[in-house]
Amino acid sequence: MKRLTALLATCATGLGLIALSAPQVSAATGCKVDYTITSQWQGGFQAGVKVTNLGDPVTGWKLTFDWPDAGQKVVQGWNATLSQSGSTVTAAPVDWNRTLATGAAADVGFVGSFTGANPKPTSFKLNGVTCTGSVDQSPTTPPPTDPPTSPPPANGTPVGVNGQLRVCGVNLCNQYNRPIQLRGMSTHGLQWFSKCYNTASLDALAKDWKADLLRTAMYVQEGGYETDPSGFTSKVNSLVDMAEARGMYAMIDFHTLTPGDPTYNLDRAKTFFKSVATRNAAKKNVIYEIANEPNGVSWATIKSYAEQVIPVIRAADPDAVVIVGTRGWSSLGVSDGADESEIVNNPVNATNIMYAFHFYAASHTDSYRTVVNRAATRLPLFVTEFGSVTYTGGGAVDRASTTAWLDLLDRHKIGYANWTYSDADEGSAAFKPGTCNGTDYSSSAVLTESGALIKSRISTADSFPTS
Ligand code: IDC
Repeated sequence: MKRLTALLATCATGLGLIALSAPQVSAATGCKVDYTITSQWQGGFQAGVKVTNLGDPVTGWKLTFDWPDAGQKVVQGWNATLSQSGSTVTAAPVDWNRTLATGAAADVGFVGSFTGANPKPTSFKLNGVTCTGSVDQSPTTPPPTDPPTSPPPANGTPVGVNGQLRVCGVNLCNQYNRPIQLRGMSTHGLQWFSKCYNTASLDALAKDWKADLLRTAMYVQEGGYETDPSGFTSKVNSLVDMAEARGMYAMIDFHTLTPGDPTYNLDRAKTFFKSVATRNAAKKNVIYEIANEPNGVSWATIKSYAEQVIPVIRAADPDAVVIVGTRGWSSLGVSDGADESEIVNNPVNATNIMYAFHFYAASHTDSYRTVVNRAATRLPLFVTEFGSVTYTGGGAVDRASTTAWLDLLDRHKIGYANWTYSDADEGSAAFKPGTCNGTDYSSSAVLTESGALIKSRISTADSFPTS
């Protein structure tokens, strides 16, 4: 591959200036910038900017550079706040890279767009001082080998209306920057219930249930991903396409459960998410859920896992929302006697993320609702899984508790996915056993009590704001 490497200006300046008339000591300054394009496509690209401080330590810094072409724009950045004025781009630090020791580097990333050519940026400066360094314009990542095949989502569908999502404060926002709530269903374990996910069942989910969301529960153990990584990765990708074709969001759930320590699956998570995020980067309908239900581990361990997996996703798919599981089976720590404060006080160092909360209505009642009602004002939450029954997945439907929960989630516009869109022989399943052997997913005759209740909630009209 042809590599275009150019050395930028070579004047790292040691400014130890002392003015004789007014004695003062200025900090030594200097910097190095390595600018790399990691991938490029028609009219757009992703770039990494590594800025190394070669001078004295700085707290609070400003990196600037210039685009040679008027059509070049920064679209969205991470690990810094990026803005553009005319042809000059400015990057300001975020909390955790505000201070740069001597020799320390900040890795800033962004997605950019261009109209004509995409010439190299110039004049990199840190706090006004010109940096040395290199600009590499040849993409390091080859284009996806398995390009998306399904047509874009139709107008009027949840993805057609809302487009690319992002986290805004404690909410999930649509392309108009307005808060929305997504309501949908979770698959059962793909290793057991794949037969339930086909053209007829997904048509029913989109058209009859009017669901906004399909969560794909890819177990890692229990006969899941670890037994056939490429097979389960393909299965997830095809469900992403099937959801997209019907205008539904797809939540890719890395369904860790036993063992509960997500770091046990860290390498598998990195491999899996690198693959699905690269393959699905151009899609607007994908949300990543990186660990279903951490249990028996501290929040610090979960946070560390998240901070290792999220950069892998961001490198491939920079603008997607990522959801982080929480302590005590994604109970925000409540099932371990803690609460959301441990997250508020020590959040994951990443932007555009939400935190998972799970409940089973017959097991988790008022005390859990009290915490969620409060946590909803402090953290972006997504109920990526809940059941209308007990936490075993079985037992009777608790209608009163389920209704109280869904009313609470509606009030806060918290998205949710119900366990499960399957015909498992357990109270949480939406369909009666044997349904997935047939072709009818639409009549009321195939629904369980839980299925009928949840369908009645999900199928009410969405009122997504469009301006
Ligand atoms: C349950 C299934 C059950 C399966 C079991 C295997 O309903 O058929 O035998 O997993 O581990 C969760 C988990 C989810 C559980 C569900 C119900 O995320 O995997 O599914 N549950 O127990 N957390 C709380 C409840």
